Amino acid sequence: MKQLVSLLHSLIFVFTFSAFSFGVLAQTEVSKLVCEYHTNPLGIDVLKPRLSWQLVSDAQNVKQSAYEIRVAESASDLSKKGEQIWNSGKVESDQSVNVIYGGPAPESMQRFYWQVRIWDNNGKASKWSNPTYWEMGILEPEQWNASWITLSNEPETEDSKPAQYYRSEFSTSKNIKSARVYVTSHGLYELFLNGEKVGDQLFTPGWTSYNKRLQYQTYDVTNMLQNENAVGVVLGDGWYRGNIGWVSANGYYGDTLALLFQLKIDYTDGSNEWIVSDKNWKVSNGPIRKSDIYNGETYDARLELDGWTETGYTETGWKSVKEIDEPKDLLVAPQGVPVKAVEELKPIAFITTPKGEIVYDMGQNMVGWVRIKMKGKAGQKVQLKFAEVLDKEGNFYTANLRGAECTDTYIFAEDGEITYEPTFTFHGFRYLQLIGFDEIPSKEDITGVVIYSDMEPTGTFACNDEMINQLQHNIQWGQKGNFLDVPTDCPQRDERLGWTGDAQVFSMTAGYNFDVAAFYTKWMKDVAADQLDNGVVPHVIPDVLNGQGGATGWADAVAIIPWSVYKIYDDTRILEENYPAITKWVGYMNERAGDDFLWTGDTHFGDWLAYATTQSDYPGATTEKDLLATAYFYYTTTLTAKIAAIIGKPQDAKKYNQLATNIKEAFNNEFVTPNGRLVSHTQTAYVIALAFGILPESMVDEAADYLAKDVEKFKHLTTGFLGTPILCPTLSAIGRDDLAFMLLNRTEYPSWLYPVTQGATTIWERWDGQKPDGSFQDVGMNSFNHYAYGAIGEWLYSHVAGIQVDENNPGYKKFLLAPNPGGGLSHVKATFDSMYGKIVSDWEISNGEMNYSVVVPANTFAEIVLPKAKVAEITMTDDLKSAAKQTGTKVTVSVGSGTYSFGYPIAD
Ligand code: RAM
Repeated sequence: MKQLVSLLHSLIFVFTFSAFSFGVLAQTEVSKLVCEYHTNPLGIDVLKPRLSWQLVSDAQNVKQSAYEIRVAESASDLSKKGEQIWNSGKVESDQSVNVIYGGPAPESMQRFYWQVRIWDNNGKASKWSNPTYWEMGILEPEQWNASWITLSNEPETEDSKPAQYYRSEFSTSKNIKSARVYVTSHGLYELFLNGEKVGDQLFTPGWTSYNKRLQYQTYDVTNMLQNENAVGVVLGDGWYRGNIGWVSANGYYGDTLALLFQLKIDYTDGSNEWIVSDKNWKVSNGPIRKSDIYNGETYDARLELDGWTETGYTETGWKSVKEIDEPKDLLVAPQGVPVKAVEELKPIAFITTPKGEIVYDMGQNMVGWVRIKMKGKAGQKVQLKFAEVLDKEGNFYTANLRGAECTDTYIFAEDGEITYEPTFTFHGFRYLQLIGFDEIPSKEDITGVVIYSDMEPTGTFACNDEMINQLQHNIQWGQKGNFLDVPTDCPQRDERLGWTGDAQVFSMTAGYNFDVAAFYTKWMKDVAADQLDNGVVPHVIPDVLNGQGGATGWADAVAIIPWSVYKIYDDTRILEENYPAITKWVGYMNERAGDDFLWTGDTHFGDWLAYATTQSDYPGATTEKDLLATAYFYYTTTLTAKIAAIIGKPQDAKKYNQLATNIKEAFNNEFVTPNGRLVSHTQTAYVIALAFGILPESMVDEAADYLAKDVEKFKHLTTGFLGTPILCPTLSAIGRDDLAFMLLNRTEYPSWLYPVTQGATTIWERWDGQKPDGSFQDVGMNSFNHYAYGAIGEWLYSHVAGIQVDENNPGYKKFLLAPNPGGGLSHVKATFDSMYGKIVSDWEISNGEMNYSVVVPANTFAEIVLPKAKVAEITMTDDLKSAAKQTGTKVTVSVGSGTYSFGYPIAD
């Protein structure tokens, strides 16, 4: 008996011990607190900011059952009940993403510390998280005490004018508690305090629709101040005054650079002081003689202003500034992602071209500039030129840059060695050419500075096929190169504009690769700001083409991008905020379509850059624009109905659903034969009709058949900007993974891998940007860094790897893990850092055995769909097995958070 008792005891011990080690009772931690998608943001103007956090636990099935948020003016006040600004109390809720701050309205410049604790599904409370904060910016235009200042009597006539250097000195006498700079400009600024650059942001104040919204930045300069201080700001042309677009290419927003600067110093004795830009500041020109985004920078070191950002500088030749009356009521705090120098590259080769050009190969088509250590003599002028590709003879090729000079020029002040990098320009390039050098720098002397909006990387996709891995690399580098404060089409030629069509087709892929929530939130504000009164959304945002817009598949970005952000981040606010713009756009389409609900006759880009040939019997895959326009009219209307329902407008939802039904009927009468054939018998027409769900149920099979037959006939894609992103997803959806993988694996033109065979390191604008014989596509439009066709990335993550968002449970609260082996791949691993934490999907097939491992973050659920499986043959825990469902050849298992593995013999 005694023995039995002791056995029981030890069993109980083993049970509790293992329960512990499996984490059932382990404590869940709370981490990764963000406010408005940023960690400790400074200077925001969102009055009801949203707070998100992650639960960290290795245990399975961890959920949040309640949370408590507390907010105070200092970290130490957080735990003092009486000192708290807001305490949510214990809220029974599993929400851990985008919880709205519910405390009193914030004041300008007020700082809020916050922390959170949660209760898990066992009712166990976590510890309080570490405190983090957000700080408000300037909320009222009247709180701009500073004056806009500019160079008086500007004597500038040329296109690219010299940069302007502004300075002022001030002293402080008391102990400083904290100090903040609030600053913006017309043109780009770089700010210095006491000889040091303030912050690490580039291309500030960023690019917005300047005449409607101008961002200012906030910097914490508490530790940069001394008793005697000097502030210096240099202004360059940038998007404001430089060349941009082609309508009025130079000075689209204005021809006068200007600065608005204010510094608030809080002293420990409770007093404060403002240092502001005013008529007492001084201004001069200096070494930057020209700075232009397209054309490059000219730097004359003989004109350097030694020590101009430090105290004690003698302002010889400096002029007084002029105060000007420029608006302050359009100033906004940034919501996006600052541009920074994020990576550095070294050249992989030094080349002397057949023409004798001195060229360096950076090994990667990148965006930014080079920092170069170089030797020269006083007065010597050297030039740096940039190109994406070499021509077929191996010479430096710049014809595809069109009018963009992309040249940095440096003039030496004295004999010797210096290090130079430009300030207010960027180039899209893989090759660097040096001109006018006596002594050739070594590869070591050259560094490629890679700049982009410093988004957090969130996704990885890797497989056993190196060409597909290179494709994934190219997609990610296409994104890095074109996410420079706004999503641009290309980063190199005289364009670099926020083309809406490119942005919308790529938005889901973008959201796998990087955290784009804040980036798109900011850009969508510009979309709404630049929308015309009649609802037309301009082709490019910020609009520098005088309002040209309203093209199908382009303007629809107004609805599609908020919808993507909603799905990825469970962000209903972006839907609410953009709803007026979305409905205005639908209203415009409705008006253009008229009573018959067919949108015909207007000018569109259509399935831009679709497959074209010179064969007399087949000119190419042209999809009728009226068909595309009516289909997009339908699709955006269906999204609008969904959005209306989500944001609590059921009447609107009904109205847009009815409209969608009318368009659907009209579409089918006009563009579809009774046998399911579309009037444009192209891959794009079929994928659009199928993916948008515009065909009646009875015709889906026929249309799917036509699509499959077309792909079988050509054995390649024929799609352009609108069809390509949904081609593989649609083939998969109609059960033709074989064809989707055939297209993916194809290496001849036209295909995703053809550029890879040509050594591409980014996505090309054209399927045949460079032909097998080394010749090029039309110079008028041949970018080698254009992310649009990279939209295949979404299918790689969601279908091949199987990490799939569920629009009914947005933000990956509940998602699918549904891998689809195919195309001869044997191993695929993808990861995605969702708002809840890291998701992993990792499958491998070897010797007919499928092994699948997944990670499901805490506070989420996944439905795992195992392909070509039989419940009985799967190795998994008994409880999962008993709940597993067999549907055809698929087995579905629903799980909560944790790490799981499955193994089974996979049928062929
Ligand atoms: C070109 C670019 C851009 C595209 C427009 C329609 O300027 O290819 O990507 O969106 O045309």
